[in-house]
Amino acid sequence: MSEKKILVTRSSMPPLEEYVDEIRELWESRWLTNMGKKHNLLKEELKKLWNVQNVDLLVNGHMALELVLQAMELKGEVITTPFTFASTTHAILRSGLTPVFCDVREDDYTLDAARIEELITEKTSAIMPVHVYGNICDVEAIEKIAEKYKLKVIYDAAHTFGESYKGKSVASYGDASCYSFHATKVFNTIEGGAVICRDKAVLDKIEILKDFGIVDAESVGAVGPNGKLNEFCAAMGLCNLRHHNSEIKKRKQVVLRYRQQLSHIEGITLNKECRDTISNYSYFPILVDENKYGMSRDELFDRLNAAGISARKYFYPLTNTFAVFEGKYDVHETPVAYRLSKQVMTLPLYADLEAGDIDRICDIIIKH
Ligand code: T4K
Repeated sequence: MSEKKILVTRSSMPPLEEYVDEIRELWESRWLTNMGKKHNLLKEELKKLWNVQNVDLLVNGHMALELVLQAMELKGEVITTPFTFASTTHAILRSGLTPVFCDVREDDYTLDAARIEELITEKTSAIMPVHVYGNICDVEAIEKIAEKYKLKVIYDAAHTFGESYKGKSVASYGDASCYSFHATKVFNTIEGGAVICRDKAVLDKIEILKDFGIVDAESVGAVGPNGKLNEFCAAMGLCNLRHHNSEIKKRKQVVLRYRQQLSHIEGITLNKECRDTISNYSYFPILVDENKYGMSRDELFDRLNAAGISARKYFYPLTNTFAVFEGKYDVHETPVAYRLSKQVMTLPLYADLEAGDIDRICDIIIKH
């Protein structure tokens, strides 16, 4: 095979010199981690960007999910989606809570708010929806249910950097929102994440928890992990923040080119364009309906792969079908999510994906 390999994504990076300039002072200060200058600066920049007050930075997005659950001292059951990355479900389980899987909506793959109430029991303490692919959940309906039953809402907002909904940054919805700044995300700090909390007291607890629960040099007030974002990662964030708008603009052009070519193919459904949302174009999922398209998702996936194009089956398998949970959950309780997971794949998407490469991918999908 001679054609160049195209991966599902490619990290956004600043010019090398810009990063070198940013980290130069670390050689002078020798302050490399533990809430240093870069960490604190990035936190302030993000507060401004999101127009929210209570923000903390963490070593990754998964840690944000776990620590918010721990800081809220939740017990019992958490209603969530299985149509997500392993992290969402694992965070619930690793916090000693029980995930209760709710089905998702056909058109944007987010938690189906109309199905939440029937899953609420006296053990339910929270809802953890995911703005999957950057598609914003039905935040109004979810909030109403949460208020009625006095439940916490913690959004897994890993895919939403740079997005706003109804004029407000996505970070401002729910009791908490958790971001991922992983290398594969629209905005990255290599590894990293952030949590935004409505209640300052929860944030204060997270700040202590993320440093082993250390309150000060002679007092340890909680049992926490090491969840700190180091200075090299924060410096990468400071650099990438200067470029994220132009990265998103370039991603938009990629998505428009895909849409132009793939919008009218029998059996291929593209991600819905969400209303009232400023999108970050983070993923480009397509659904393949074998009966109408004449080829299954897996066959198309293999065909792309044979041509050097590495699409991904995000999010297959559903988390409630993971081998590690065998016999524990009934996938037929989330039939929409189950069907979607067998039809979905995400096509390569990154700022510098070349027009010729997009056309090559589309050609394979069109001429099947
Ligand atoms: N919640 C949700 C809904 C999430 O999607 C995620 C993470 C989390 C929570 C947890 O956040 P973090 O704790 O990770 O901050 C990737 C990412 O590792 C993961 O962050 C992400 N979701 C998930 C959807 O995708 P993999 O196992 O598919 O990654 P990998 O190594 O196969 O990389 C995919 C492609 O990205 C590669 O083919 C090439 C490119 N790549 C990868 C790396 C590591 C780069 O260009 N640069 C890189 O450094 O999980």
